Amino acid sequence: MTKPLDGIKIIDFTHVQAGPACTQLLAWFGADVIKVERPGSGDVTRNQLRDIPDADALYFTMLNSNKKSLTLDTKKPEGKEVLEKLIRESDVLVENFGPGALDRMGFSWERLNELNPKMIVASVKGFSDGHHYDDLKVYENVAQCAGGAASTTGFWDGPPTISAAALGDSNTGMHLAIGILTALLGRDKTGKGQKVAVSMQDSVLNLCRVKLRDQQRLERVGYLEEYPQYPHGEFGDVVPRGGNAGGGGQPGWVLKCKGWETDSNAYIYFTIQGHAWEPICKALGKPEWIDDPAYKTAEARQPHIFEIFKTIEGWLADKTKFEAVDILRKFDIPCAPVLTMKELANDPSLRASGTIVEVPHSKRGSYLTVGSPIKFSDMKPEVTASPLLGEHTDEVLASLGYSKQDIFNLREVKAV
Ligand code: CAO
Repeated sequence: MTKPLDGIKIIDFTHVQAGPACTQLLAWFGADVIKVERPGSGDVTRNQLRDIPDADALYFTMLNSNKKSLTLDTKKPEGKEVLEKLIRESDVLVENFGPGALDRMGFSWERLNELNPKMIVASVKGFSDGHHYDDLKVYENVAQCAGGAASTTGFWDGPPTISAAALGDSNTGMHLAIGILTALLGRDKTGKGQKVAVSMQDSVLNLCRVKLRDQQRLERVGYLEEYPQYPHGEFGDVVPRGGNAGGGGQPGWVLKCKGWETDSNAYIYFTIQGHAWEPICKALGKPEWIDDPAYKTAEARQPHIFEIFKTIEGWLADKTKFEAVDILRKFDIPCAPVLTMKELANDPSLRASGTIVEVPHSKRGSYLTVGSPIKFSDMKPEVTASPLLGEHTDEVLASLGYSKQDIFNLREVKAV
């Protein structure tokens, strides 16, 4: 099956999560992604949190599927020469080294653009160029703090909190993928490559857009009516942490279901969508609430929203999270069970849709990963195993015109 990105060659100079998540996505969609790794060690995640001795860790295999691996010491002249050849015939170079590392290696944007003016050079950094923190190295949680997610996540009486979702890493990789595809379309028009840069701070902030909305509302009116602090608590001059409150105009909360005493995930998320008040009352067996002035409008409900949630928890007490959702869905109430990783891994719908996939791997046996969350009518992205370190070195070097003897010589100087 031909794929939309067939024929697009990508030098994948990425490591850890943010960059690899981007190039993996592009590889699923058909790009020829060649991961350039340091001989002997490779991407640090190959060794991180290993669950099987001597086999690539899941951290690596789940972010590097569908790629080739070329080992190359790009600090040695022989390695630089190979990289230059690759640059001349590639469409995109993606990197997420620490600030200045590519320049120190001798591959500044100017040099790359000189080697191949049509090539797109895509970078992830912690902070954007020119930012007063642009010299900092950044990991996921650092970015969540710098991008506004941590100060607005968690409970008001607890510390700033990190989300388990990779808002700093994979999210930034997704932003970068959009940037690369945009630059590729742009190149079709202009014939020129360009530099595409995404910072982790900016990508987190982009997802915290509604919190910046709330900051401005707070400054104007002094309160935020959908937050648990309203109307009984105090508001300061910054957006507070709102616990599990809904982020839009629809109040919601995580509510206990049958078995919560022993199962820490026996909960559902329940949303009180304004116009769904009548079906909610019917579902809960509380028809008297429908026209009661203390409950009828969102404004009337808000002062005692937690008393309403308590009543709903009473209704949930003899229902499992799945039974509860099965009832509530009939009333068109936006809700979901709080699902564990175990439940997601075994979810037949996610298996059928290709969102959870089992991938055979020569060293590990098969492992589970998250497949493409983007579905197409004319293409089903297939997930293939991540490469072993240097698995495709000979193949890539041969494609660049190196003879068997050249390849042997490169190995002798340990440039590959
Ligand atoms: N051959 C020779 N040298 C290589 C090489 C290769 N194939 N690949 C990488 N290197 C070298 C680089 O040139 C660099 O060397 P110098 O620092 O001497 O110039 C070094 O390896 C890599 O440096 P680094 O700063 O990228 O790595 P680190 O482990 O110290 O930092 C990280 C990791 C992630 C904090 C940093 O890369 C970073 O801030 N990246 C940008 C933000 C980012 O993407 N963070 C998300 C990571 S996912 O959580």
